[in-house]
Amino acid sequence: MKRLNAELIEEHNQHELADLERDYAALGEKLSRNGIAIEKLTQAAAEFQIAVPSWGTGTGGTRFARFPGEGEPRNIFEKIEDCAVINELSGCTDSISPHFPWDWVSDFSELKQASDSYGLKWVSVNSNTFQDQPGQTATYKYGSLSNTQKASRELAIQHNLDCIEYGKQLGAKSLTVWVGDGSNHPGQQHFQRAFERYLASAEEIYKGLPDDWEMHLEHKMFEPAFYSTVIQDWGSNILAAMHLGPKCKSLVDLGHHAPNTNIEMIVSRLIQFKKLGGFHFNDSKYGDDDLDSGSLHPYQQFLIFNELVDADYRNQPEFNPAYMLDQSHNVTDPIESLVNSAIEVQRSYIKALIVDREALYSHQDANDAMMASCELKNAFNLDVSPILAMARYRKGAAIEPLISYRAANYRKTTSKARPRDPNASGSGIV
Ligand code: PSV
Ligand code: MN
Repeated sequence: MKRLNAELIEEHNQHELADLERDYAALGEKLSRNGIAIEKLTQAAAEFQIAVPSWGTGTGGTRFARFPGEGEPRNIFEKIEDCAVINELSGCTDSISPHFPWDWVSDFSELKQASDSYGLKWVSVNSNTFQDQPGQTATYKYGSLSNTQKASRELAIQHNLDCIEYGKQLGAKSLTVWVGDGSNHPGQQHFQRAFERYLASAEEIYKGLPDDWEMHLEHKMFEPAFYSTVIQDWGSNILAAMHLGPKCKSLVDLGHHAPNTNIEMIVSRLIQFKKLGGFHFNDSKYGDDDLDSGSLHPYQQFLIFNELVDADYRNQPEFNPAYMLDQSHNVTDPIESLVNSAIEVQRSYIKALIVDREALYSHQDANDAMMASCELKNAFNLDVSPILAMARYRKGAAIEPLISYRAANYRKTTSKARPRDPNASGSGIV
């Protein structure tokens, strides 16, 4: 089943096709001079997939305000519809990462049926112990898995175990745990005792993992705690993952580091120690997920993929990271941002495939810093857009996704079926 009019996309594609074929042929000729077969890259682009975060389909907000968009989804079923649109346009987002309890439903088979009807799968299940739910018996105000109060910790553990159960019904294979636990004042929290409590709670969750599941821990250096967080950085993250066991790995959210952190090196370390669980892709200037993937630091994103492609090239054991987006869209249509972002991540991947690994290794071994850096830069500087567009075209997705999307008038038509609840909250962060 399709959400967008396939004929409209096809009509647009036919309009663009002649130009695309010319650009594709020219790029193919250029690549072949370097011994690279364009078809291999197009095949890789067609196989590349990145998950959409269910929560990213709604308009985000800041602590100051949220400005809801026209026709935005009001529940998980409507989010699935928008995820279908994103995949129909991009051809590289065939899965959804859900967040509970935001996406909770009483009948998961109904949810599975809805996603199946659009050919969408479910991947990593995210728990939420950073917010109290109505009627909750103990509070997360002072943390969840590391809370000083047993009742809060138990509630958080149980919620994560429940998330695994929901995920099992949807066919997911991993649980992503991010906690807002931390402190806002020096002295407020005993660092070691808080980490001990966190680990003891996480052990209980780990015990509940099915054999073929992984648990992914996400670190973040700030917010909602602004002095210290319990899983502050990749160091605390990998320590916890190592403590818990082989099924526990670290998840890298690009927005969760101090400015200028060398994220690609962190990725390399995690790969080396078989601890890279996955990614939340986004971009940021000041912190967190405030910008779209690749919109500000495309070279950093490319360098991360350079490590990932290298790991693949070297057949690094137990290397199978999950790719997900995690962005807050405050001023754009989330569908447009997610389509663009998925394609930008795919672009970094394809560019990293162009790097001549053996040439790079020999420059590195010869300590030829200039040629090594040019090897990377030359790949990054090449415009691979025709490859991405051709991969989309061959899958029936859109050569020019935003042009087709805008022509479809999706938000306008959808807004009629999704009248806004006048009592819905106007603020909040997502
Ligand atoms: C926290 O900032 C985070 O990156 C985590 O992944 C959460 O699950 C998500 O954003 C939604 O708040
Ligand atoms: Mn995240």
